[in-house]
Amino acid sequence: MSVLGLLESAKAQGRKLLAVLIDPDFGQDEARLRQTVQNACMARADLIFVGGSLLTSTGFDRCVELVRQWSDRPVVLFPGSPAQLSRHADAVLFLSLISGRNPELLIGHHVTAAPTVRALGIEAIPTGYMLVDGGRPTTVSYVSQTSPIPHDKPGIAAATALAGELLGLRTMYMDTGSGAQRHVSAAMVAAVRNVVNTPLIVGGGIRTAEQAAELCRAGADLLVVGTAIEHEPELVYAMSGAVHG
Ligand code: 1GP
Repeated sequence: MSVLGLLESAKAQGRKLLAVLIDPDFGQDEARLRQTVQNACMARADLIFVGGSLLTSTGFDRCVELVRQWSDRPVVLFPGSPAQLSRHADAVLFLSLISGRNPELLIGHHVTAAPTVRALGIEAIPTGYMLVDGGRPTTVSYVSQTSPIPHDKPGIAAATALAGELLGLRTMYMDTGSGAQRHVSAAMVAAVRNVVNTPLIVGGGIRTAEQAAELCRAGADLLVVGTAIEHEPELVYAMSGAVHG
């Protein structure tokens, strides 16, 4: 089954999913990378995401190759740039940054990346990426040079997601950015859930199992957790329990 098929069928069945996000710079420390991937698989996380808005090392492809080797879960790229593509992945989130007004991130990078995606033969998942204010500037807000959607404006998020769905995007990803102080509010998730039928991905600043459970109840279909699990590897078990419970 395709990764998009997995997201859609889980949503149809009301089954919530967890993705563990791996920062490719992490590949510098192979033992730690291996432990993180194996933990994620043992904890029954559903997907492994690999990507970051800024890479400071050169081992991206090697990192994805290692994740693929150690994981029995689908490996999905969450690319910060067209350079973050790899034949070792099952799918790539083909992201359009619809909360921003930076043409490069709405269509420019896609033109650069499309021939490579086709040549690699990996599944591309058309994704409306919405950056939401999470309390302080994050790498993604700085690198993308876009203003996030204000945290307390669920109506803007809902209208943005609806526009993305009408344009044909197949999933929506609401993100406050890696290491954000605050995650997207449950009220905003519920407002977006109310207007779109696509699977809803939520990430950024999710630190506890309680927060994960609340966001799932509000309507998120797939939660993405990176930083908190990087800092506390055993947390993946509680997160998985909260999402699947
Ligand atoms: C960031 O949604 C991801 O784009 C995950 O964020 O690292 O804060 O969990 P964290």
